[in-house]
Amino acid sequence: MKAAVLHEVNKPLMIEDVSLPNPGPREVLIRTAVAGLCHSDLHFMEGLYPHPLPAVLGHESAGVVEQVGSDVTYVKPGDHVVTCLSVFCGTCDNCTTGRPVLCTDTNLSSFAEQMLVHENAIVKIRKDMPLELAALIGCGVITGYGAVVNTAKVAPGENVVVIGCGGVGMAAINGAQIAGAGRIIAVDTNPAKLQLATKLGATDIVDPRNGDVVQQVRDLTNGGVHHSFEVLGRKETAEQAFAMLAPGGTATIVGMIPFGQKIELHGFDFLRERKIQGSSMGSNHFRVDMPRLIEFYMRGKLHLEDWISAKLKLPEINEGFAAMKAGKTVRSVIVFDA
Ligand code: PAD
Ligand code: ZN
Repeated sequence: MKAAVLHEVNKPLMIEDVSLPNPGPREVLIRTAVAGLCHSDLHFMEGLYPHPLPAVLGHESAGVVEQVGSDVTYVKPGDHVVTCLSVFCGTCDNCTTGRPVLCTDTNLSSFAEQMLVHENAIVKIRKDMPLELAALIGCGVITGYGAVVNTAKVAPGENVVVIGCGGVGMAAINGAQIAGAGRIIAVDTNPAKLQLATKLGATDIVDPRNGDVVQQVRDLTNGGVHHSFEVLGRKETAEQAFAMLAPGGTATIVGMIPFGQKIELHGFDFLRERKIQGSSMGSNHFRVDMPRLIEFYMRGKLHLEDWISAKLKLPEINEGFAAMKAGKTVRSVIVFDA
């Protein structure tokens, strides 16, 4: 089967033949239908995060079960599934205290025609859900939505700022609308993204090119927000996210800040109970959250069609990442041949 392989950082992915073993007792072989391109993949391709090479990246995908290991009871061949990086063991302290997202640190390899995964890395979904939209839920949507709903637990009426409106940021905006947030302020340097953000639920938009972002947000909210979400992965925007909080507000850092990079905060701000926290994959419980997100889509509350900027074939994957780097796309997806 064909896969896009990363051999060296800052070099194009190479399309190569790769073979997989038969599924082990608890493994599932999946025919990949669709894989989304996430900025996290690009961070690894650019060497901003250390990663053993060669590697097949990609972690936002949906597909059809082809074969299951001898002990698998959760799925059978023909089932439609979404993958999730947050594979859970079900027995460690984190899993048994309700935080399965903090279980083992794993990888997926979705830029490939087939994937061999542990059964606890997938969720079964209804068959009338289009696979190309379901794939988006596997990372971008669960991460942005979950940051708002699971990690920050935004309450109805609270004000929210989302800095960086790519695939993940758009999901945070849509999630804030579903959660009943009050003001939802979208921050992005790309006017097209800001326009789409408005369609997904943003009540206000802020373009950093029109002046100091923190001041613009303060002016809009009478002094600061309850919740800010950094969905970009940069020092300066993480600092902005904290600086724009009202007393008691919480900044949630979703973006992957380059490994080793430190951020600086104004210590005095903690006296007024401002908080800052990380969010991993939207603090998901994906076997519950993902089917619920699909129901939101089916009821017209989650606007998944609007995320897809381009549908590519596997050999076009490098062009997809170039477009992401240029900030042009919300999500590009690889559609595999059936
Ligand atoms: P993306 O590249 O699709 O979106 C980034 C957006 O930021 C684009 O719309 C840009 O126009 C915009 N932008 C650029 N500069 C600025 C600026 N100065 N101010 C405001 N906006 C700006 O990325 P993505 O949505 O795929 O991913 C976003 C981050 O989330 C990235 O760092 C990724 O690695 C991280 C991520 N984290 C997790 C997690 O579990 N924490 C999961 C998935 C992705
Ligand atoms: Zn991702």
